[in-house]
Amino acid sequence: MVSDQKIIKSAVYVSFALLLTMVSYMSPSQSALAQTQATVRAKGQTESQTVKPANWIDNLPATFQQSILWKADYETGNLEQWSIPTAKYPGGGILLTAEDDVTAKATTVQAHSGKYSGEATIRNAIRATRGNKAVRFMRWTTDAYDRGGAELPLECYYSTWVYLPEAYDPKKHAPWDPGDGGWWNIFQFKSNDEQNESQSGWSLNLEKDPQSRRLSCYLYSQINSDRSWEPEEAVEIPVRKWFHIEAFVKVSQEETGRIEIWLDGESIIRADNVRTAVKSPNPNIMWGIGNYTDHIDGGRKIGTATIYFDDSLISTKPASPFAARDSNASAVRN
Ligand SMILES: [Ca+2]
Repeated sequence: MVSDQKIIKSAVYVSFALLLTMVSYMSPSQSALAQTQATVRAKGQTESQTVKPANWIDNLPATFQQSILWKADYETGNLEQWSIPTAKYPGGGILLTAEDDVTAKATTVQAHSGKYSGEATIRNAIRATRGNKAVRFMRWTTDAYDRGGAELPLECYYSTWVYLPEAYDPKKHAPWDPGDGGWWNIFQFKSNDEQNESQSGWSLNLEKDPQSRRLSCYLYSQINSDRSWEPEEAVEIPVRKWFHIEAFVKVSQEETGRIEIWLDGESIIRADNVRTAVKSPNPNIMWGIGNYTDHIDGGRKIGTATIYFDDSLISTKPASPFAARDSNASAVRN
């Protein structure tokens, strides 16, 4: 009896062992099937992410989106939304000064939304002794002329998100200050003159307060008798946090123009009854953002500064209502 039970048990074990062997022979194909299903799921996820990026511009209200004339979300993985290299007359471009010392590219190091932002890095901008270093992303039409683009309207809004990884300081000190005290241009307007040469009109410059060590900003103009416009109340430009800058410009070659700046949805500087463009038979305006100076310090390395830009827009309605500090907290970072 006992031996019979042992035999039965042994038979059960043998059957179980056979079953295990069969399963182990089957498992490679099952495993392959499972892997295929996993791959399909992974591809599906990637596709859905590509189709529906966490894109700040795409999530703005439709009524505002209809007012957008041009945009750069940098999700092409390059700067071609600015330069439109396939066009014969792109109406914009990436303009560099001191090419060996500057970098202009799209990057995944930072993004306000989606995966990419635009990076503008300058190097060797030291004590005004090594010349100007500049990266400028510029537009002067809504699209390439040969794709139906038009010159920018004479009243329009220009906006971008900006990220500073370090609290840079453009201040120049005696005895090596050549007399300008230091300047750092990150946002500017130019216009073409009677000879069709572009001339500086206005720039939004950043500066660092020597006491508080905080960054602030001011408007600077070379084409008005007053040169500098400070914020009416003290403002702080954030570091290591995305902030939103918007400008409204009413183009005027006489002192009847207007320029106003918003920081994170709040109006901080307004200049009324000013010239915003140089004399030209064809009133025009060019917008640029970038990183431009001949001296920068305050970061890890003197002379080196990086700025990231994302979700840059030209629109006939203001983007600032959607960039207030409250909504800033919900900005998507992938
Ligand atoms: Ca982006």
